[in-house]
Amino acid sequence: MNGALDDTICGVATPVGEGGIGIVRLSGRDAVAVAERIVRLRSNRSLGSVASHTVHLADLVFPDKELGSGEPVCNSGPVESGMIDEGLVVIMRGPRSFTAEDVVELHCHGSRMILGLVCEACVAGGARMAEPGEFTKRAFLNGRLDLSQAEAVLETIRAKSEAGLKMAQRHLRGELGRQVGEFRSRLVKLLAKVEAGIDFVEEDIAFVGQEEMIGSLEEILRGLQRMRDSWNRGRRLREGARVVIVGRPNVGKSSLLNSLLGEERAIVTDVPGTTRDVIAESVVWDGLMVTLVDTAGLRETEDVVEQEGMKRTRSAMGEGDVVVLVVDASEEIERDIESTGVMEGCQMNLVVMNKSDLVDDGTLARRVKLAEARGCGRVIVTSVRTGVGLDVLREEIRGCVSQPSFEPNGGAVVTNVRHRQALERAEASIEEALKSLQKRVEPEFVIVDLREAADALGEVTGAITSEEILDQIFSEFCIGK
Ligand SMILES: Nc1nc2c(ncn2[C@@H]2O[C@H](COP(=O)(O)OP(=O)(O)OP(=O)(O)O)[C@@H](O)[C@H]2O)c(=O)[nH]1
Ligand SMILES: [Mg+2]
Repeated sequence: MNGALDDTICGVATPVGEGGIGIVRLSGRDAVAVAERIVRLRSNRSLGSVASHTVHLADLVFPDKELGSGEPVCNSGPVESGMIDEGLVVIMRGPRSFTAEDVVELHCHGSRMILGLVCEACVAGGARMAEPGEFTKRAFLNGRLDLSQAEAVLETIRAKSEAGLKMAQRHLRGELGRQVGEFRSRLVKLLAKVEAGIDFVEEDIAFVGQEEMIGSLEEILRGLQRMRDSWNRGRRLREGARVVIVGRPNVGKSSLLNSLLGEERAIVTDVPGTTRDVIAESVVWDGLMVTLVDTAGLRETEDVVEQEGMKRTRSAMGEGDVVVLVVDASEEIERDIESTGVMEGCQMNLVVMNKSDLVDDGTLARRVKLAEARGCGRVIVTSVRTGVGLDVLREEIRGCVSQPSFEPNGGAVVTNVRHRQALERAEASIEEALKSLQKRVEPEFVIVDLREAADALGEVTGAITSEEILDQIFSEFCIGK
C-alpha cells in the first residue's frame, strides 16, 4: 500500500449486492473538488460553498470532460446523457471526519452498477480507487485513531455476537490502547532514569534505586500478564465458546447437536459410527455466541476412516472450552468408561445421560449417581426423543461459558494475535531486565531490554510501527473501509 496521503481516494463503503442505498466515499485534500465535478446540487449551489456536516439532494453525473468525449458509458437511458443517479451528498470537512481529511459521501441507490459508475466518475474527476482498509489507515496516519483502534474497526464490523460487539466497541473507544500506552510510558520513564544514571555514573548519582526499579518492573509485568490472560476470554467472546460433544458411537451426539441448533445439521442414523468428521455450527443464545461441535464416536475400531475421525475428535476436545460427554442412559455406564477411555481421569465439564426415555426411573437414578461418583462434572438427564432436559442442558452450557470472568466488563481484553504476541515479547524483555538487575550487571543491558519492551508495547498502539506491519493489518480490511 503505497498511497501517498496527498492524493484523494474513493471506494464503495457499503456491502456488495443490492440494497436500498449504497455509499461511495471520497477522502483527501481534493475530495470536495472531485465531488464538485460530479454532483449537481438541486439547490444550484456549489458544493464548495456549503457548510460542513450538511446533506444535499443532488444529481450525480459524469464529469464534463467525459461527457464531451462523446463516448457514452452505457448505450441507453439516462447514463448516456451523463446522468448516473440522484442521491444525497454529505460533506464533512477535516479534521472532523473519519479520516481527519475532507470527506464526501455520495449516497445513491444500492446497485452495483450505479456504485461502479459513481466510482468511475470519481476517478474521472481526479480521485484514485482506495486500497483495502485505506480509509482506516488514513485515520490512523492522521492521528484520529491509534493502531489498536484501527484494528477494532474491523473487529466491530466482524463481531458475531452482542458480547463480541461490546468488546470491539470498547477497543474502538481506545481502552486497550490507553492501557498499553500507560504501561509503555511507565517503562519509558524508568528507561530515562536508568539512562540518566549511566550518564552521571562518574558522579555516582543513582537516579533510581535498584529495589524501586525492580518493584516497578514487577508491577508492570503483572499488569501485562493480566492483560494477556484475558486472551482466551477475548477469543471466546469474539468467536464464541466452543462446546465439544463427545462420547461412544450411537449415544445420540448428533441428535443432540441438531436439537440444540434447531436444525437437522448432522446426519443421524441408528448405525454406530455415523459421524466421521468434526461438525461445527454456531448459535447465538441471548446474545452469547456458542459454537457447538459434534464429533465422531469413540470406540476401538479397525476402520481407518473412523480412526481418523477419532483423531479429530480428540484434537477438537483439546480446543474445547466446554466438553460435553454424552452417555446412553439405557446402558451400563461402565461401558462408556471401558470403550472410550474418556472418563478415566476425565476433565469433562458436563455429562449428558441421553435416551432417558428408554429406562425406568430407578435405573436412571442409580446410573446418574454412578456417573456423579466419577467426578466428571454435573450430570444432566436428557432425551432427544421426548425433549426432556434439553432446556436444562442449554442453560448449563450457557452457565459454563458465561461465568463472571467471561463478561465483557473489567479490564481491557486482548483478542488480537498481533497484540498478544507484542505483549509476550514485552514480558520476555522485562523478565530479562529483571534478571540483569538482580544480578547487578551493567545498566546498558537493562536499557536494551527495557527499550525492547517499550517498543513491543508501542507496536500495539502504533507508536512504533513499520510500513510492513501496517500493510499486513490493513490488507485484511475490505475496500471502502
Ligand atoms: N430412544 C431414543 N433414541 C435416541 C435418542 N437420541 C438419539 N436417539 C437415536 O439414537 C440413534 C443414534 O443417534 P445419533 O445422534 O446418530 O448418535 P451419535 O452419537 O451421533 O452416533 P455416531 O455418529 O455414530 O457416533 C438414532 O437412531 C437416534 O434416533 C433419545 O433420546 N432416545
Ligand atoms: Mg453422530
